[in-house]
Amino acid sequence: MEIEPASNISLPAALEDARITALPSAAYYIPDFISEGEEQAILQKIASAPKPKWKQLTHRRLQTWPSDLVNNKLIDAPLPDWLQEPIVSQLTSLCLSQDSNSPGIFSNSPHKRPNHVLINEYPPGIGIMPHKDGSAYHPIVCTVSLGASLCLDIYKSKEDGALDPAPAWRILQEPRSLLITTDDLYTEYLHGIADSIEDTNLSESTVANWNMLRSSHTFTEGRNVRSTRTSLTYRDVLKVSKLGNKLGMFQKK
Ligand SMILES: O=C(O)CCC(=O)C(=O)O
Repeated sequence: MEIEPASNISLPAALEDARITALPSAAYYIPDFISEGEEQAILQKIASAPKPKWKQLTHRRLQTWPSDLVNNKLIDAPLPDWLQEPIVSQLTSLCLSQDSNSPGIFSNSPHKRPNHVLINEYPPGIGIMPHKDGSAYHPIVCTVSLGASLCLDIYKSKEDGALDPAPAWRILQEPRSLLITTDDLYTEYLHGIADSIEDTNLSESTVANWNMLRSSHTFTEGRNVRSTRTSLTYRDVLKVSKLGNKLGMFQKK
């Protein structure tokens, strides 16, 4: 049996050290959140999920774990182990500051941890329209990127409520990185991914987290040629229905 090498990931002692200071409150970027072995293991689990787990949209496909929301409610069920470990344990261990009383990022969320994961797969040329994530969730999104890099664009709404068509900021997400967005970035701004086959004009002055990247030197001539990137977005759904448990009890009888 092959022995998985121990993960040698070291997380920042305080999330404040990972803050993307060029952005409004608040976003945090950790380039090496999981190891290459962990990334490969998760990609294999995604690939081996039963076919009906995939929802095919026009250009993109996605999986929802443990299940889709119904009327903004989640039926109570645990996340599978491969989405829990190591990611959820690491997310709940992150503290905002080094102060011994410092809260964790999910300290104020109703379930104190994420209970829902969307898996989105982006082949080259495919993105996601600018949007807000809405009120079904506690306002924190933790995104782990797998397989390849791409830019997440952040948009402001104009005063009349229309979308400002040019992104105000760009965040480059590398494979195995964690991006956390919360506060105004969750509630006031929109985010989206361009339908591009490459991200261009990448530099210290155009990418908000440029100085925090693991490998900024690999984006030669400011280009990131896209290949398939998969994202895991972890959230805490506010309303959870126990219906699933009750059904389970009946089935056992
Ligand atoms: O894949 C991403 O990084 C963004 C996903 C997203 O915008 C969403 O799930 O609402």
